[in-house]
Amino acid sequence: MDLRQGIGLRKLGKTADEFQQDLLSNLYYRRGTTVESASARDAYETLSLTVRDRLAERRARTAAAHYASNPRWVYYLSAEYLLGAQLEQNLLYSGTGNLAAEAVKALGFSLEDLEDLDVEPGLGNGGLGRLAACLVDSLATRDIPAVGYGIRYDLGIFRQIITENGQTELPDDWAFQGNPWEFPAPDDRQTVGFYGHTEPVPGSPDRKVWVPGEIVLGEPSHMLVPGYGTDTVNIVRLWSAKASEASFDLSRFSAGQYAEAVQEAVRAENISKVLYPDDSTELGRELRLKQQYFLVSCSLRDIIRRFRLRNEDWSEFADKTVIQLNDTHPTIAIPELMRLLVDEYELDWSKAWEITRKTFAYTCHTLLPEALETWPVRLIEKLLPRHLEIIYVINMLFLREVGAQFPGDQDRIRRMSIIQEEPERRVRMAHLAVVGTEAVNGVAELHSKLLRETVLDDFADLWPAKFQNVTNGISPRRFIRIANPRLSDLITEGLGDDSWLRDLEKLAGLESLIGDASFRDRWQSIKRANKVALAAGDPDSLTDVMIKRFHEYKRQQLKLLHVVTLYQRIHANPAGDWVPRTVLFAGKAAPAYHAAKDLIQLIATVGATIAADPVASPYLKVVFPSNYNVTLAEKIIPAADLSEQISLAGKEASGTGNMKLALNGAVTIGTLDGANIEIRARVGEDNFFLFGLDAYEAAQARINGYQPRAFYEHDAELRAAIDALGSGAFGDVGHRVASSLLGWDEYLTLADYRAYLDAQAQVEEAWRDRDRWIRMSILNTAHSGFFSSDRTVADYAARIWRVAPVPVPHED
Ligand code: B1N
Repeated sequence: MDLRQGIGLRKLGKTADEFQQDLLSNLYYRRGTTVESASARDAYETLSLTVRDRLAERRARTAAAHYASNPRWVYYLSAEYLLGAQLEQNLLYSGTGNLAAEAVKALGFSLEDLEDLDVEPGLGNGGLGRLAACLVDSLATRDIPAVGYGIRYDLGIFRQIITENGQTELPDDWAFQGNPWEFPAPDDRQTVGFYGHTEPVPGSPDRKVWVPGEIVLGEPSHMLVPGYGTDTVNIVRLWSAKASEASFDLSRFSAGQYAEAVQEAVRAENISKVLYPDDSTELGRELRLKQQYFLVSCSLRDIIRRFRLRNEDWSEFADKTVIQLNDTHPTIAIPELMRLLVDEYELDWSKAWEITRKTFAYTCHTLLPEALETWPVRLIEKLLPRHLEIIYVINMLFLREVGAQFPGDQDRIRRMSIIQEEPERRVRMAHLAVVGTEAVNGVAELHSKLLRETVLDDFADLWPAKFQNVTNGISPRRFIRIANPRLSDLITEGLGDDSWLRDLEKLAGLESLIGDASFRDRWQSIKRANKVALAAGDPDSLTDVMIKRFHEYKRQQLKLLHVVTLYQRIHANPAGDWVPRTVLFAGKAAPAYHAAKDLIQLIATVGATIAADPVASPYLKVVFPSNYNVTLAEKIIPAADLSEQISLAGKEASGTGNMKLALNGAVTIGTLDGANIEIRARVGEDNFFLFGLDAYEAAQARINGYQPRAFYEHDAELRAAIDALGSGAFGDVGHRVASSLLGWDEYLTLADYRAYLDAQAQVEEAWRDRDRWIRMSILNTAHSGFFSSDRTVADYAARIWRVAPVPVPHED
């Protein structure tokens, strides 16, 4: 038996009997329990192992195929992954759903009960983390050899509870009951240094020796990432911080100072303790920088270890490796790779720099100035002294290049420097990321254009070819097949087969079914059934959803003003012919973001007032389910009629919830922002409710001295809505929101209010014509094929990574 070829695996059962036998074996031998005493949790864990085994077998064959072909690997570095619940996905991808349902039934459980025990690892904040999960799904689906690297936070994004007092946060101890999907790999542990000092190396001016002052271990574990409709199974490798033995102070222990003896060890393990729950402002905390370097240091050493399994020559490193930086969070990887190549592997600087630049690519996810990461020079100097020296050299050589291109342009040099001088010296991570990479991309057409024209304009002048766009995408498996099985079945029936799940542009074929009245009826009944299942409100009402992180730029406050105006209109004319609406908000606010938390509380309070009002409540209902996460998104999205994408134009880099909702047949009301523009271009202007300022008009309004009060004074309905919020009926929080809107209104809410209400009136007109609405809904789904993350990955593969698929020979 040749184990090195991955041959010799016993075939896992394909029949119901065999699957049951495997399940029983796992129950006895791995779970150590019996049929008679098996609890639901025993059944869940055992089923998970049984399914995982099937993927692990594919994983073994994938690794053999990848090893044999020695390809260019894609390494995705991301501080966040929102992978979603694993059981249902892995049943689907391994094709064992029916076998599993039968087998667990024989044990006395239902699959649905067990799925309820499947906790999602909430290792991310929002769109950026979920994008990472969709991309690794599509990388595997496209047979691209890839590893996703991340941090295994003990505590993921906080659990949120909504009451009339607003948001309360509770810790998310997601792996408290264990995680059956994870394989620990302690042998691949890495050592990470922090603090300390550097020493010169006599005779080698480029090199230094870094003597760290603290050592922490990084222990990896991995989760399997199967491709859909292929045998490829890639992995996401997550690092956990562990104290090294040296950090236990034995002398203190012997002296009876037990807590002090483990103090340093506790500090070390804090590195992967908790995900920072903020996705828009940088707090500049030392622990966050430690997390970033921890991820980078462990991952780069692992990448180099893997490179050296098959290769010796450093000149081939960049041909065999591309490392995608998911925003600037892992950007310290650029000086870290330089340090490894120059100090440890003794390459000369220019060779190392050539390799480094060819290896990395950078995706930027924002335009908000407060979200652009900068780190104080003195913090980097203390924590990573060698890296700061390397950054200085990179900067010096870079600014020399700028000076040669633009002689005498001191202002340009000041603007482009990796080091910001005023008011405090800081390292601009985005500049470092642009300088140290081969390609830079934004995440939607408008975003990439604005990056080139504004935030990174000087860099685009210098290196125009470096700047690209790769529009985001979403996994059709998770966001329609798993989330919306009813609609998926209808689509499969309509299109003749389910190949659309790997080739989403095929959805365009639905257009030809639009004339079929029975198809339209079924489409509508499915939407209704999904609303019944969600149980958020009357299934015949217009289900109007705004689901995303709370942030002022996303403008939940605009939606709230709309709700208040509807409420006031109903009161003014209780006998009117009102379109019943269920307005669903869901999303978390960063715990320290007071304005966003105020909005949550105000929405909850206004919602309760409406619910208690006999005049308005038959027509208007506001619901705010707690703890929005991937699992909840999968329930809400299939039930949505209307998708709220109302950010101030020029602020939302892309959005991906907009794509998920359109794919599930919700019609969008939105601004010309992020990927909304591309959605509208595809689904058609008639099937999208557009309103508001565009990005240029919005920027101009600010420059021209925007006065929110002028809008308040000239629009009686707007005035009434704001006055109601500020009246005292909703307490201090109402005052604060009203006065912030009137006083400054950073995101031009009042400027877009009237246009938004007009667009909402058009929504209601369309909704009253049921047939028209269903056609719009079908067309949204039919023309969302472009937004598959399979297309996103194909774009990255062709234009940025230059990698090709490595198929894994199929075995039955
Ligand atoms: O990334 C998503 C985009 O679709 C969204 O428009 C964008 O807002 C989101 C700091 C972020 N940008 N920046 C972050 C996350 C965590 C953090 O600590 C910033 N998230 C986005 C995917 O491209």
